[in-house]
Parts: sequence; structure tokens; C-alpha cells
Amino acid sequence: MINDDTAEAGLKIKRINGSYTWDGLWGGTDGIGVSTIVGPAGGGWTAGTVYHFVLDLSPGHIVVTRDGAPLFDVLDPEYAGAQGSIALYGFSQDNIILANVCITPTPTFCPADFNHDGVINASDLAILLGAWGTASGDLTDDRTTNAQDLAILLGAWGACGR
Ligand SMILES: [Ca+2]
Ligand SMILES: [Ca+2]
Repeated sequence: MINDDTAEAGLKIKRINGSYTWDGLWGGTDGIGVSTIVGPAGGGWTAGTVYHFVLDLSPGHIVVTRDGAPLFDVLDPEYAGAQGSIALYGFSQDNIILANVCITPTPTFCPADFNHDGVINASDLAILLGAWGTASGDLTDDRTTNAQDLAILLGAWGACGR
């Protein structure tokens, strides 16, 4: 089913949990796998205008400002931090350009941390072994999981970035 709502003006923060359908990101109705955390706020955008957003994420707390003014300051106990991904989507207005995107502190690139908990340990080893012979545990870009990938995981054992 395609959500044919008119897109709302402003910014929303939505959570995607597991598989989802595209229409859940659009409009005022949450779809499968999508839930609105907060919003919309900030009103519509003015064409040709540069906005400066800051997203300050910490476990359980999300703060968003636009041009120094608060848009959201929300407590979200479901946001544990250090997990998942963040994506920015622009709907209904053409020519949205995301530029000068900075992430501070710089996240540690830790590809063997399959479960994204900041440490490479037996949990990640189990995931790699479960993916043996398939592409889903591949750390060497050869589309298979084998002893080479195991060696990378074991060599990176412990906390990410150490
Ligand atoms: Ca891990
Ligand atoms: Ca491999």
C-alpha cells in the first residue's frame, strides 16, 4: 500500500526498526516498521535558503537545533546510543542538498563489530561463524566468509578503536 498523504511541513524524527516499507517514511501516517519519535516541527522550508542543523545524540536524549534555535529536545529511552544507523531523508521538495555533514566525535570504523556494541568478542565471532561461506560475514570484499575474515576479526579482538 502506498501512503498518499500530503507530506507534512517541517522536520520529524522517526525510528525504523527492522524491515520497513517506504511509505512509512512519508506523510503523517507511520507505516510498517516505522514510528514517529517526535515532530513535525519547524514549518516548511524556504527555497534557496541554507539551514544549519545540529543533531546532538546521546543515549536516551535527542536534541536538534536549526540555526541555533531548538527544534527538538526529546527524551527517548529506546535510543540506547552506539547502535543502529542515522539517515536523513528529504521528501516533497526538490533539490535538497545535504552539505558539510560532520560527525563528532569521529565514529570508529570497526567492521568486525557485527552486532554494533562497540566491542569485538564472542558474539561477533558467533555471527561470523554462522555466516561461514556466505557474503554476510565478509570483511575482505571477496563476497565470502572464510579464514581470512576470521583472522581479521581475531586481530581486532576487544574494544573498537583500541
Ligand atoms: Ca560486537
Ligand atoms: Ca571474505
